[in-house]
Formats: sequence, C-alpha cells, structure tokens
Amino acid sequence: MGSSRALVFLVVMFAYLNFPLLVNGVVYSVGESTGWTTIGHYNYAKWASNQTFKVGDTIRFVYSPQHHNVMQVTSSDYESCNAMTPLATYTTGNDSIPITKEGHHYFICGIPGHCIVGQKVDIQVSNSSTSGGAMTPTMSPNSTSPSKTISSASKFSSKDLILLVVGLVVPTILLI
Ligand SMILES: [Cu+2]
Repeated sequence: MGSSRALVFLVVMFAYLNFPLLVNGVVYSVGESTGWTTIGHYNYAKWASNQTFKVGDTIRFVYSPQHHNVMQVTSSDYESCNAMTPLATYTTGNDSIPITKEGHHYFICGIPGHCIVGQKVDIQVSNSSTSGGAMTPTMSPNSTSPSKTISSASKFSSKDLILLVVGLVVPTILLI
C-alpha cells in the first residue's frame, strides 16, 4: 500500500511540474537575435514563414524603446503602414504578446518610415485540428507538414490538465 501511495504522489508531482510547459507553448522572438529593428533590413516575412505559430504560443518583440514600438493593426493598416488606428500598442522594448486565437496577427512599428522599409510582420496562426482551411497562398507548402508532428502538446488544453490533476489528487487523498 505504501509503495502505490508513493507512486501516485510521484505521478501527481509530475503532472504539476509539467503544467506550465504544456500550457505556455513556445515563445517566438521576432527576428531572433536581430530583434525588432530597421537596421539591416531583416526579412520578417521570411522569418515568420519559417515558424509554425499556435494558439498558446507567445510572440516576443525585443527592441530599443527610444527608437521603435509595436502596434497590432488591421490587415489594411498593415498593407498601407497606417499607424494612426492601432488595435494595440506596446512600448516597453521587451513585449511578450500571447497568441489567443487563430488567423493573422499583424504587427508594425509605428515610428514614421519604419514600417514602409519593412519593419512589419504577419504572424499567421494555424489551426492545429484542420488542415489549411483559412491558409493563404503565402504559406510555403513545406512549412505545413511539421506542424502536425508537434501539435499533440498544444491540443492538450488547460481544461484537460485541470481534469487530469483533479483526477490524480482525489485518489491520493483517499489513499492517505
Ligand atoms: Cu521602428
């Protein structure tokens, strides 16, 4: 009896320890080590097309707040580099933006002249359960296949985890 109680305890601890890993997803730093800048004319479109963004992931912008900012904008404001009507504005220089829904998330730098020279990024969040319903032709064909292999972790929702933890804690209490 003692050993089974210890085993249940270990399983419960394992579930708790893995909770943040499964819920938080992946943190993507825009531009990798280059960050969010106009210097070097980093190709943010190419960078974004090589990632597989999922709901639960986080988009991180690192930049000098004296020189840049981050504005989430509509599709048309993204295309025209209009910084007058942002949906959200971030100015800390180290902004972590959680992805909470599928589809396009358009970000530009609101400093005049920056978006127009390429400081803009379209974060396209794929649907992990269906294959490509709302996909645009800009998505390269070879970037869709790896998304299926790593989708199992993100499909594991926080509600599932709470049920799992409750399901493990209750038997533990009954055993003690
Ligand atoms: Cu800028």
